[in-house]
Amino acid sequence: MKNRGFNKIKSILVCMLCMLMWSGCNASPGGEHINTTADERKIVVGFSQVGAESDWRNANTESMKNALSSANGYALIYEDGQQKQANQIRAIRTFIQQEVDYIVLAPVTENGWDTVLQEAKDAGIPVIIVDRMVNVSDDALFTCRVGSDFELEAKKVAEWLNCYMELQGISPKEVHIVNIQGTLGATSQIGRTKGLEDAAKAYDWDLLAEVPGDYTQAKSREVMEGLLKQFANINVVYCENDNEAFGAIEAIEAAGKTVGSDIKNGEIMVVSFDGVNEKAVQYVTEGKITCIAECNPLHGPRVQALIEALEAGETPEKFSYVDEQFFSAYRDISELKVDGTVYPVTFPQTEEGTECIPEETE
Ligand code: GYE
Repeated sequence: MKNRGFNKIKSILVCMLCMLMWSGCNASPGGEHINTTADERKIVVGFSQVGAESDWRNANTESMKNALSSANGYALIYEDGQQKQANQIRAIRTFIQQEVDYIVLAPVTENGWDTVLQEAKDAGIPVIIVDRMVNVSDDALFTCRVGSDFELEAKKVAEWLNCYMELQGISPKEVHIVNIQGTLGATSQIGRTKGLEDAAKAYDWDLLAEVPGDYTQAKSREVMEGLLKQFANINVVYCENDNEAFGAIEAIEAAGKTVGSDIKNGEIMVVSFDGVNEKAVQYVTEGKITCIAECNPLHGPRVQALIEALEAGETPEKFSYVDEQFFSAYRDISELKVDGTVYPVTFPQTEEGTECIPEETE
């Protein structure tokens, strides 16, 4: 934190200088008053974002920009890492040179952050991790993290699949799954893959293949085309985000097959994560995507609250997690029990627009 105080003093001096410079001419040529005091001190935040790979990411970027806006007292320096850690590391080094007040990092993958985060720490700049995690030798290298519990999301999907197969009388050996993974090494991929693999082992499902789809529609379509040629018996496609689900659905339909939950009659079930995109939720209503574990991207106000707490000299929780829903149009499963906690299943809105609250079952 050592440079922080210095930065503040510097900002105050700059403010005073500005005020002196403007003191004799505080009206613009049009006679409009120029406000030189209140606006001067903004909290400068450098935000290194992963990229723009998905609808989730775009919603996240928008949320961050809205919360850390000039109107809210922030000067936001936004850097798009274009999916490359090297770009993100370069951005963080630039933020350090710019002597920003806070660095917010949405890391593309978990490993390899120790050195640059140590540099930020040495410069006294607090680092807030948002969304995916960093895997560092010492947690003191970042101030706090806000994001989702990705493995919990996966456990919900796995539990839903388990309930469904039981209700339909489909034996575990008949469950032939392919996993289109997210960006390899990203926390969301690691958690979602682990949740599926553990369940496949526990329930004895046939997990045919796991292939990265980079969280994009185009890559997923390509991957799914290959998988359909390789395996004739796929009946569940586990997509680690909705954009991948769109790509997989395109490939399935282009191959002349039908997506849906009636796998006994040859449909291919698609399950997914996020629930951000309207089309994805619409697909749940139509049964094209059978279920979605929600992943909430609206971290902007959460990061803003963390910064405000730090500004007030408070110590926020090191890790904060977001509550998330689970969507499916299949009415016979209204809740899911995961690790002793019961989570309701949210049914999408009916055509009349009335929300269908799942009935409590014991
Ligand atoms: O699910 C996916 C995005 O890390 C939670 O990244 C995020 C994931 C999200 O590209 O759509």
